[in-house]
Amino acid sequence: MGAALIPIWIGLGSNQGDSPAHLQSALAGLAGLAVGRVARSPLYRSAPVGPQDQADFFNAVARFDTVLSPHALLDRLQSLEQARGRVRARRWGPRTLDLDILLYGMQRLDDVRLKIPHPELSRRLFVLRPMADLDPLLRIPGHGMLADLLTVCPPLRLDPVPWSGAEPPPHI
Ligand code: A4P
Ligand code: MG
Repeated sequence: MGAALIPIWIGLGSNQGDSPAHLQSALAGLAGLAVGRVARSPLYRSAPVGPQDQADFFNAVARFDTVLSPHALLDRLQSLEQARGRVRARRWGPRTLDLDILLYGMQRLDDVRLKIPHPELSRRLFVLRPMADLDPLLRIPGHGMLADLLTVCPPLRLDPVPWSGAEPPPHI
C-alpha cells in the first residue's frame, strides 16, 4: 500500500522584485513536491495587509496532493523561498516570496513551527478569494464553510491580473 495522499493548499505572496516571476517559479517548485498536477488560482494584485509603507502584493493559491509530512513540506517551502532570495527582515514586511501552508488535508496543527490552518486565513481576502475560485464548496477545519468566511472577511483592494504572457511552468 502506498503512503496516503494529503490534499494541500499553499498561499503564494510576493511584493519585491519581479513578483509574477517569483510566483511562477514557486509553482514550478511546488510541482516537485506534488503527486499529480498542481492547480493554480487566478493571480491577484492586493493592497498590503499590515505595514502600509510597502508595495502592493501579488497573491495566488495552489492546490495539490502530497505524501510529505507537514514539517517536511514546510522545510521544502522554505528552501523554495530561499532560492528566490527571501530575506526575513520584519514581520509582515516586503518579501520576494512567501509560501504559507493554508491547509494540510482536514488536519489541525499547532506547534512552535507550524499552525494549520494558517492563523490569518479567515481574515485575508487575498487568500479566501483565490481559494474560492478553485473550490467554492471548500470547508475549512475549525472555521466552517469558505463561502461563509468570505461574507464576513474584512474588505481589501484585490484585482485580478493576468498571469502575464509567461508560459505556465511544466505540469500546470
Ligand atoms: N509558520 C507557522 N505556521 C505556518 C504555516 N501554516 N505556513 C511559521 C508557513 N509557516 C508557518 O514565517 C514565520 C514562521 O511561521 C515560519 O518560520 C514557520 O515556522 P515567515 O514566512 O518567516 O514570516 P512572515 O511571513 O513575515 O510572518 P507570517 O506571520 O508568516 O506572515 P504572513 O502571515 O505570511 O503574512 N498583504 C497582502 N496583500 N498579501 C500578502 O501576501 N503577506 C503578509 C505576510 C503580510 N501582508 C500581506 C501579505
Ligand atoms: Mg509566511
